[in-house]
Amino acid sequence: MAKGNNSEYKKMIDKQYKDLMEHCQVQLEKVEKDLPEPREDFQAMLKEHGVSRRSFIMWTSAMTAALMLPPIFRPMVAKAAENFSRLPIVWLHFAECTGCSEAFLRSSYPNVDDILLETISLEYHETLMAASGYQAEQNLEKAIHDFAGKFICVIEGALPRGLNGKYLTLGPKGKTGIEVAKEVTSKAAAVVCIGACSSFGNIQAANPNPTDSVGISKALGISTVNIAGCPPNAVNFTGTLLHYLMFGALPPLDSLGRPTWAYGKRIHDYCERRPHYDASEFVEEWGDQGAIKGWCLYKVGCKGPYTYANCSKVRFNDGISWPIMAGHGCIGCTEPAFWDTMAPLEKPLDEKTYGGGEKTVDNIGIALTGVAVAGVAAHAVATAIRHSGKDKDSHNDDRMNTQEGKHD
Ligand code: FSX
Ligand code: SF4
Ligand code: F3S
Repeated sequence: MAKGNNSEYKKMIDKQYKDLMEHCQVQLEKVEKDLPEPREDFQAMLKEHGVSRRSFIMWTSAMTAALMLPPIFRPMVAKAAENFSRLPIVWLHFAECTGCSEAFLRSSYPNVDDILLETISLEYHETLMAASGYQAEQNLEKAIHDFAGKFICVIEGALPRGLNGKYLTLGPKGKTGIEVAKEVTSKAAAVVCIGACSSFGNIQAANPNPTDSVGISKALGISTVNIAGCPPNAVNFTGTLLHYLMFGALPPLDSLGRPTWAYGKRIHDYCERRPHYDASEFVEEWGDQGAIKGWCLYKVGCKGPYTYANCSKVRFNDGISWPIMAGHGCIGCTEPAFWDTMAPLEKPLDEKTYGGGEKTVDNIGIALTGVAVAGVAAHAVATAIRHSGKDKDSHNDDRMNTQEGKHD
């Protein structure tokens, strides 16, 4: 009976993937028909950068898995990558440090994601284009006219709303950031916010926020795809655009606008130091024996228990490392208002302050805080007692009695 059900289930899943595959094939044909010719020969660029066929295949496997698709979609991911430079992009900058562009475009050893970003069809990008003043403004007007309804508007930076938006003006006519953003986003096929600033306001919006800065979605009252992080991971951006090319739609998003394939899992649950957390082995201060041994960073402020992102899986700088691997706790940079809600960055959160979660009601990471802070804090307190006490072998029994035991 159970066996019969299993095979029915398998048939249903196979059919769903087959349908999805067909949809993807039709969509990629549509891309080739409707969008401009590729600006760059992607295969030639891979060759030029010394990326072998084998490395490219490995990249397609990793990207397919990262997008949570089965391996049969690998050729589709490869095809979408070849067509990446057909997608017209208008890239706007508002209140930010430009670290996102820097992080994306300045790798010393470009991998496939970096090469994709190099091929991207940037119709307008203030940091990279040669034009300035009236000429730049004309370029922008031309791009949003020529590719109306087809281009992706990528935005870095928050929008200051104070003084009627005049804390940030752009171009020869002194338009406010809000005016430019409204004009461009109203003609875009989709708006993708790169980084914590455009997603949620970030440092510009931190207390006391004198310029009344907010993220794009809040400033304009529109839906945006939020590639959160300060800076975000290039893979989460390229993967989202590849998904758009393959399926003609944006990937599923969480309640904060973040693609669930990239931000659906908690840092704490995919952290290589997690066994040390479970064994109550904590770094107590920087440079101690625990730090040397790679123990858990919770007590020196790691906010991995409240943060959602795939950093441990995709890592940064061509997969070399990520913050926790490098020895510092996660500061929660993919969560809204992290400068305020996750501070102090090198100390655990105060259970009394955050236990109720009332300060951060619309924050997914912190929405769990009422649960997670209480649980994690209880775990840490229990550990402190144990470490100062005698009965080291009773760890597991103790843990069963903490609130955290109920959530893990
Ligand atoms: Fe913000 Fe990006 Fe942090 Fe900086 O543009 S996400 S401050 S890395 O540069 O927007
Ligand atoms: Fe990893 Fe931080 Fe969780 Fe420790 S608290 S296991 S370092 S995510
Ligand atoms: Fe940011 Fe934490 Fe990842 S600080 S980069 S979300 S590990």
